[in-house]
This record gives sequence, C-alpha cells and structure tokens, in this order.
Amino acid sequence: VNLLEEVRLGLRRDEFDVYYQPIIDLRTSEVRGFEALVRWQHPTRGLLTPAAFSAALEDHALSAKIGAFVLDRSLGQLRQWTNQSIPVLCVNVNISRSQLQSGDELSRQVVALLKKYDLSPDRLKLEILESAFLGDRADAVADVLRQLRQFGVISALDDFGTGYASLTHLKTFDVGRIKIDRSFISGLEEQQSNRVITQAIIDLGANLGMRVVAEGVETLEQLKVLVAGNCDCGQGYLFSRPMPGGEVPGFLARWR
Ligand code: G
Ligand code: G
Ligand code: NA
Repeated sequence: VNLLEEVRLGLRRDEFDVYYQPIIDLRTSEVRGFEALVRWQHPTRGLLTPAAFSAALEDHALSAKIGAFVLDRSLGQLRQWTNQSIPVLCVNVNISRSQLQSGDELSRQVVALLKKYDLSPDRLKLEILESAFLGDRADAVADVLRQLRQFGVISALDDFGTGYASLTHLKTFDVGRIKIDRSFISGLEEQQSNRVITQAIIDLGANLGMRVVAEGVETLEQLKVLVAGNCDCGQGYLFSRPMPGGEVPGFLARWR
C-alpha cells in the first residue's frame, strides 16, 4: 500500500490524534496555551510525527483533510476542557501551505468550528510557516490572514528567522506573533551570534507590538537568557514534551 492510501485508511480508522505542548509566559510562569501537534498512531510503526508523513502529503487534498481534522479535534478538546473548568486559554493550530492557499475555505472552516464549539475567536491561534507564503498566491493568503485577524483570530509566524525574506513577511502579512526558530535557541548558551539574533528578534517583536515565543527551550541556561532578554513566552522540553489531551489536566494541576 502506498503512503497516501495508508493515510486515507488511517483517518477513516481514527488512528490520528492531536498532542498538546504548553506555551509558558516567561514573566508569570503561567501556561498561556497549548500548541496542537498532529500524531498518527500507526498500527505497525507506532506513534508517528508529521516528519514521517507530511512531505508525502504536501499540496495533496489529504493534507487539507488532516488540517481540518486537527482544527476540529483541538477545538472540540478545548470546548471539553472548558466545560470541565480545566483552565486552558487557547490552542495554537499549525496551518499548512495548502490550507492557507485554499482561499476562503480556511476562514469559513475556522468561523464554522468556533461557532460549533461556542468558542470566542481569541481561543484559537494559527501558526504559519514562512514557506506557506511562497508561491503565486501571496495576495490571496494575505487576504485570508487579514480576514481572520479582523474576525479576532491571531496568527503567528512560525520558525521565524529561517525563511526567505522573514522581515518582508512581517510587513506583508497580518501576523500578531513571532515564534523564534529553535535553531537560534539551541545555541543560546555558547554562541554569541545566536544570542544577538535572538535578542534582535525579541526587540523587533516588542517594537512591533507582537508577542514573541521562543521555541525549543531545553535548558535552564537558555531560559535565563530569554528571561533576562525580556522574551514573552517559551515552549520546549524544559517545560514539557507534547502530551496526549488526556494528560493536560494533570499537567496543569502539577504546574500550579
Ligand atoms: O512535534 P513535531 O514533530 O510534531 O512537529 C513537526 C513539525 O510538524 C512542526 O514543524 C510542526 O509545526 C508541524 N506540525 C505538527 N502538527 C501539525 C499539523 O497539525 N498541521 C501542520 N500543517 N503541521 C503540523
Ligand atoms: O514550531 P514547530 O511547530 O516547528 O515546533 C514543534 C516541533 O518542535 C515538534 O516537532 C515538537 O515535538 C518539537 N519540539 C518541541 N519542543 C522541543 C524542544 O525543546 N526541543 C526539540 N528539539 N524539539 C522540540
Ligand atoms: Na508550529
């Protein structure tokens, strides 16, 4: 069986799941929200991350199906947590290039799901890779992000600093947040250059009124540098690995 056929089957058999990784406010230590990360509980190969299947799906209709699944599952989860008084403020959902380039389809989906689960638009953030902006549909993509922003859904520019023309994207697209790519964070202790670049991104975000999230925080030393540099939020193994939705209430109880 080829991978596409397997994914199609996997979706039908409910083998896909969403894991959640907390995003921490570095000033108050509070949990600001969770990033939703798709996983595939493969019948023979075990738990798969997108690295194992997303390349094969890029720009294929199935990728839109998985995207729609993740949005529905994570917003449904947020509704359930809210009903149980589990204090999760928002979920960050990754949006693929094909979802973004589908035009109004994405905003229609988002609006419909927020209504379905009776959630206000600020409970959802979208994470967008710079590579999603490439191609000849940049104007349409900019329109969709503007529409969503006007509706109240904020987007974050993901893996910031690694893409082509990062600064142009900040100007052209209506994003309210920046996530500093973990390649800059991982060398924060030893490498002067990473420290300078990270601080420049933090300051840039602050001056533009954007919240800045550092990705891939793994050590206390990195955390200290980020706190001293006045970075808004952090995410990474130091705080927690991505976990199944069922473990989130326990995590929050221990965190406080
Ligand atoms: O934990 P991790 O291996 O899940 O994530 C690997 C990459 O896949 C990350 O860059 C992440 O942004 C991306 N990713 C994770 N979940 C999703 C998803 O639901 N949709 C899309 N488009 N990308 C995702
Ligand atoms: O921003 P992006 O969606 O690319 O980030 C999510 C990916 O990063 C997922 O694959 C997640 O499992 C991974 N990740 C999260 N925290 C850490 C970390 O502290 N270190 C490393 N190496 N990867 C991380
Ligand atoms: Na992301």
